[in-house]
Amino acid sequence: FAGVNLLTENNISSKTPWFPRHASDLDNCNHLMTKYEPELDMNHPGFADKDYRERRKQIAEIAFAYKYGDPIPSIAYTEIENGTWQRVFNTVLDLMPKHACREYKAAFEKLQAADIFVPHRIPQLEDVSSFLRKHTGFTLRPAAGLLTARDFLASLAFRVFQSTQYVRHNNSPFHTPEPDCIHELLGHIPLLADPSFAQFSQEIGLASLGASDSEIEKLSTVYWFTVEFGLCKENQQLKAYGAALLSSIGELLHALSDKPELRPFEPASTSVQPYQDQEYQPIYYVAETFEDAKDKFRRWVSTMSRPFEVRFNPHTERVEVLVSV
Ligand code: TIH
Ligand code: FE2
Repeated sequence: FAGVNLLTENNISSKTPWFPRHASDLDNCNHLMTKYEPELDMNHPGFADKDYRERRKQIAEIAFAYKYGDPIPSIAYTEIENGTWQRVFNTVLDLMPKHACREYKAAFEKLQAADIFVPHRIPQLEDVSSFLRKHTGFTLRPAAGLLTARDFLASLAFRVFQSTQYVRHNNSPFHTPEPDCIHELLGHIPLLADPSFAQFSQEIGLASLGASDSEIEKLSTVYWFTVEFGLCKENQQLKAYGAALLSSIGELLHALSDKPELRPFEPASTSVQPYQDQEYQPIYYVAETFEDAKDKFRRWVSTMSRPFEVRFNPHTERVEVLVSV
């Protein structure tokens, strides 16, 4: 088209931070934030449990060894791990009808019908990845822990979701300070199977490619208050769509009580709201609908400073860079 050029590797400004161009480049997007690992965080429920830390490490090794195109290795989860899953799974089943948004519930039922979500065993990431691929084209990659925002968001641009595979400590089933596979599975997976939400997730990812550090910070704050902790409205009622709410019964009930402050989702202000990640949130943002959140997000992203546009080509799994001339 007139006025638009495809940029080659060489003519992106040298000030632009490196970003992945092809899904296989995500092999380099696995940098970890270690602050909530059980070794370092004294408040982590696994801090004093040597066997737990060993097990977590052993499962994390799979993620370090993983390369693009590999099937995700299965894990033989222990009886204790499956038991932790079962406890959380059953409470989600109880609370979901009243508190989860309709898109979450619809996808959850499909996961049950496919025999992926069952009470007695933790789903394998490879099975979940095939399920998602059929519904929205999202796939999973194993992650060793909490990734840097830049690496995590970049993978979303390729419709790849980086997912941990180890399980939270069995002493603390209803809240954990770091993501674990129960959070990924019960929190994120159902909505990643919803087309409108999948699109929103990918757009956050696309906006992050080559963004400055301060823009990454804003995008990850938007991600935090939407994908992780978002509330939305359904027939005048408040529902949860945020993954960290749906995987943590403790925080879900807190979010829907009269304790926290609720504000309308507005990217310009939401993106600069400071947050902490150790306790329940004092503030939540409410979206009208996914479509409305996406419209607002798009308008806000168009005000960002990046001198080029990107689009994802699903046939080649490549991100194309476009620049106005
Ligand atoms: N607190 C969530 C849970 O207990 O499921 C896990 C996390 C999500 C995001 C940060 S930590
Ligand atoms: Fe998460």
